[in-house]
Amino acid sequence: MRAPFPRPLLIALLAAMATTAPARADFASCVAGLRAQAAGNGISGATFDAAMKGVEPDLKILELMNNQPEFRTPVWDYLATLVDEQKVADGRAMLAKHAGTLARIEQAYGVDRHTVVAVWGVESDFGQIGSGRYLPQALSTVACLGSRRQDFFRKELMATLKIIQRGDLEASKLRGSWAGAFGHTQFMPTTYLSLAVDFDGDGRRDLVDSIPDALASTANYLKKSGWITGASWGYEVKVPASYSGPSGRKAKQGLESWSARGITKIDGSGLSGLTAAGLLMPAGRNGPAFLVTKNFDAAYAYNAAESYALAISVLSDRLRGRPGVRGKWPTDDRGLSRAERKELQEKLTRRGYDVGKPDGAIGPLTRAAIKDVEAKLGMPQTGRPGGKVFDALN
Ligand SMILES: [Ca+2]
Repeated sequence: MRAPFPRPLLIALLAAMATTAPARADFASCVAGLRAQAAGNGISGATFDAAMKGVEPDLKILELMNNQPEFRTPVWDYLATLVDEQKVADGRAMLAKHAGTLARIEQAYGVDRHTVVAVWGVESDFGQIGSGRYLPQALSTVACLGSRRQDFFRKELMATLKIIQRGDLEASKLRGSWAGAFGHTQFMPTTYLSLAVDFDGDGRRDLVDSIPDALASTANYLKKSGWITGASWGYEVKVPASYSGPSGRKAKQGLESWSARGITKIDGSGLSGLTAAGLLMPAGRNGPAFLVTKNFDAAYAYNAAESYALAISVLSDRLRGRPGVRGKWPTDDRGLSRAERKELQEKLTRRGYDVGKPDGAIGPLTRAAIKDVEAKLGMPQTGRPGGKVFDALN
């Protein structure tokens, strides 16, 4: 669960700030204001001072906020990376390793293990959360010096301090994204306060070091988002070429209505097994289509993006041993798995480009190298890591 990225952002502010004295003075006075706000929220001065001790604004974060990629990642790239063979294999290993915990979670929350593990895999690659940023520093930086959504980040900072004060987690454990998401399932601090649960019974809600707490909290989140126990998220369907009826996740109808419009399961058989469902066509009329239920909406609630909910849904199916997406995406330039992205970086390195350490994460250096290669190959310069560039290099 990531905070919706605050963008456009900051350009004027960054230029004006140039990091130095005025910014620091503004930050110090803002922190004093935060301390007063914290006191009003029942957070003791001692808790505040300990958490904020030595905290300076992290100007790198403002840069990151400012450099959100402008292009939208195509849904096929998103799925190729998030639901690759490695993720499926790792997810199956986690299902086996944590079978007992997952069975108890199914009992307690009515959310199936495949969906819970899929969220875990997509959110943090099963706990590969790394060190991350110290949340009080990250959140005070954006709450004080960000140009938008300061109130949003102030609330997240207050929630972070409450978590510390309650003793659920030590301050030093609270590390995550610059926007505040942390732990195995990337909860925001406010979400943590309202929805995290202690499932291993040690009296603390620990989404950083307790896998039972983290996975049960995810199940609780999905349950609170309207999850229907035993129901499917939906499935892929075939839509007639002439179709011109309603579409969209929210426009739910009974299956007889979709059947009457000529829609079938992807294998051509009749629709069955779902109650109300919406017709989702994430890449338009010429791409794969899906009938999606309220359980798809519950996954959507986790991160407010259809491509995200589809990644969770398709990964959960793969973990059940079902096929992934069978329809063709409307592109001749396929998305790459993480292993292929890493291999692409190795190919670029061999050609003399500096893309940093090949790790499969596509940053500005890799994008710049891809653009350069595309120019040399006479292709449009997109900077996108796709199959065409991959295949063109050796
Ligand atoms: Ca616990």
